[in-house]
Amino acid sequence: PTGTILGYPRIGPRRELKRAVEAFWAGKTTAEQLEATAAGLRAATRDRLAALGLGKTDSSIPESFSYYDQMLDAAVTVGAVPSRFADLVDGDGALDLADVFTLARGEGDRAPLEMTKWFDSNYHYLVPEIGPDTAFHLASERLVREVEEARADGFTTRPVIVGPVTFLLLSKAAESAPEGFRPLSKLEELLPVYAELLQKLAAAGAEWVQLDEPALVSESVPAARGEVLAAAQTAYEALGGERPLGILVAAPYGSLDDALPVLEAAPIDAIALDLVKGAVPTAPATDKVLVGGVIDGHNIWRGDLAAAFDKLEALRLVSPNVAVGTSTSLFHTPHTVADEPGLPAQLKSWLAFADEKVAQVAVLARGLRDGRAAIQSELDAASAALEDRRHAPGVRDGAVRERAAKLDESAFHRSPYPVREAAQEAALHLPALTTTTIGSFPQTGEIRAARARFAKGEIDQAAYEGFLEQEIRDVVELQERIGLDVLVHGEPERNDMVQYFAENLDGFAVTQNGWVQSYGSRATRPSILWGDVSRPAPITVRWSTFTQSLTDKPVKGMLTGPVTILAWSFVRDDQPLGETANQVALALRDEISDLQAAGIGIIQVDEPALRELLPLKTRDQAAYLDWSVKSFRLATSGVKDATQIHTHLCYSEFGVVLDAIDGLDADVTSIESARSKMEVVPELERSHFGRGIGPGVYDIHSPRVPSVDEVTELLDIALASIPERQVWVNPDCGLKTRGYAETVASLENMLAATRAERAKLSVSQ
Ligand code: THG
Ligand code: ZN
Repeated sequence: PTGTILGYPRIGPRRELKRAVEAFWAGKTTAEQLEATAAGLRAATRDRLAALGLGKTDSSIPESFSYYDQMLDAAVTVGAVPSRFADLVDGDGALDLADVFTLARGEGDRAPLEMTKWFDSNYHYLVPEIGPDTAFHLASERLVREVEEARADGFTTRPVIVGPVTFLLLSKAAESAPEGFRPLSKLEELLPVYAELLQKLAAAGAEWVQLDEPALVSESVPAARGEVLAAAQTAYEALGGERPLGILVAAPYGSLDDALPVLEAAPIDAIALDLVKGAVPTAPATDKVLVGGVIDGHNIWRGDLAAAFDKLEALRLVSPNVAVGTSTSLFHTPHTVADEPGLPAQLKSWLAFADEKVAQVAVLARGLRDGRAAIQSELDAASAALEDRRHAPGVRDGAVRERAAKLDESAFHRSPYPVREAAQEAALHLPALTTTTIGSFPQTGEIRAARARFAKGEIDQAAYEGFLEQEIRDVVELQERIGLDVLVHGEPERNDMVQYFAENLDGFAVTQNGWVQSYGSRATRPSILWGDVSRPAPITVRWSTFTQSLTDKPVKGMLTGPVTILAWSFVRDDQPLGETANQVALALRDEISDLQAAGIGIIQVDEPALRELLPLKTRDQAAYLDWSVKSFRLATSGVKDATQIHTHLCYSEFGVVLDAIDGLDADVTSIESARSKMEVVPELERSHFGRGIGPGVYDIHSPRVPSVDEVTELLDIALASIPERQVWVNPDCGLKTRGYAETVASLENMLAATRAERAKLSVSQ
């Protein structure tokens, strides 16, 4: 093949898979019906990819479907089922479809596989659990059946599976494993299963297989680089030895660096390189097929096609066998720009979603075959679109740029914390162990229905806002009844926290059908940040002041921080991220200043994605942490000493970013910590974290109501290491995904535990 993609969205143009899977979970359809829908989606995908110019029978079309997640698929394929699910495995060692979903979603008190971020994307995968006694065997032939299904339809496709090294490096040790056990130690036991799978794929008619090895580009894996390289060498010497079909090893999300010579030396046939994140290699010379990943699988820009072709020509200096590909699977992009009638035509002409990127690959493949002249008009059209984008109104806004250029150091600094602390104490008079919530309250069906009616024009603005005000009154009354100290409005007006700000800032566009899988059946519609960012009018002030008018308790204003807005959007690729972040920060700075002027004395700026955007390569991390921290400080440093700035961060593993969290200089930081039993607390103590901290005292990710004793236990852990005047009491994260019954019961227990702790503290003083 001369042109290919590493993978394609699996959810369907209108999220057909989500609906089919959720209907099956709800018991409304049978496994056979779900399988038929999935087969239909796969068939439609193959037809579409062929129509867009990928070869029908030359293995250009990847077989990259998944019902839920590719890591789960790999685990199920090699029989790595955690022991708590062992009873689901049938006589021949396999799981049926319903049981595969049970691993993903849990059942009763059997916890699901843990979920974590997939490289530097917004996708979340399920973490397989491997122990010394995990007995690998070929337990699922779903991929083989898909190859047969394609063959029956006249296609020879290329099955895709996570490679053995990445599979083990991203797995975690089973709970029962001895201290220090590492899944990678099982590599030699795993390889025969992959070898057997390759045999069966070949027997089914596959001529190529794609093994995804993104762990080879990452330095954020739990192994020394030397071990990673040795594992790659072991794996591909073994699998390549008597290979029954062509092996393509794909390395998306970064450059292979010193892993490239290792793969080059291995008996495999092709290597897919990410030439968007990594540079074109100049060595070693090879006659292996090099798939130049020059089309960005991770963003939605049409981009510079001529520059992409230049890279392919440079790659030809290394190998005579060059093909064109995407840098990553396209499952990070929505299906098609053609399904976005609401986007301005000019913006659309700058965009390429999955289908448009496939068409770009096809053009470049033709260029590789027939020479540059044959595709000159397509290259010129892409260049013209790029030129149009460069000069279009809104892409560069003189006022925004002038303001950013004039910033000096003082815009990034507040008074020293002790000065602020004293001013805030005098202004706010908060009790010891101040209680609050992270910001959102349950998004009920009623709220979603009202929003949908408003969007369809069935109710007018006044009626919708009246509904939201009533919702806020209820939430305030509830918080007062429970006895919380710092109140929130509950965010009923927001669907997605990033989309809400994107809709209200200039420089962003939002899509209608631009869904991208986040995990399992869940998806988001990332906004498109295409131009210079500014705030045409105040956004949240109206809701915060309304809320404050209902209560004498302080109401916390709620904003999303610049890093998270960037992380969860598709961002422009024509300037450094730090510059874009500062534009968003300035818009937020104005919002914060307006909130303060309207009498809001506490303002939270959430950065749940701070850890998420951390680069995979150690060498890139310092620069990232520098601009990300600065943008937060730019947003939050324009306030009086007495105004208390909060932030909230999700997900554990704070270690790497602890200095950055300190650098944010927020007065109060709330973090997720309940699931890890306050693991972060000793780290905070060691780093002498000196400001307010709210380590979440219960886990909101499950509907379980924590007992007063459980909350007390976590509070005791916090109070044992952190001075009491610094400790805040709050749940782990926003309450948006929870129901009211468990929310009320949990918060009541949180308050009961807090009152008891306060009584103990005042006795001991
Ligand atoms: N917002 C945005 N991006 C995110 C998150 C977010 N990325 C990371 C993390 N949070 C992902 N978590 C989720 C959690 C729930 C859902 C999606 C991502 C979800 N989505 C609905 C669904 O698929 O049915 C659709 C929601 C909608 O209507 O917009 O439940 O919080 N931007
Ligand atoms: Zn959170």
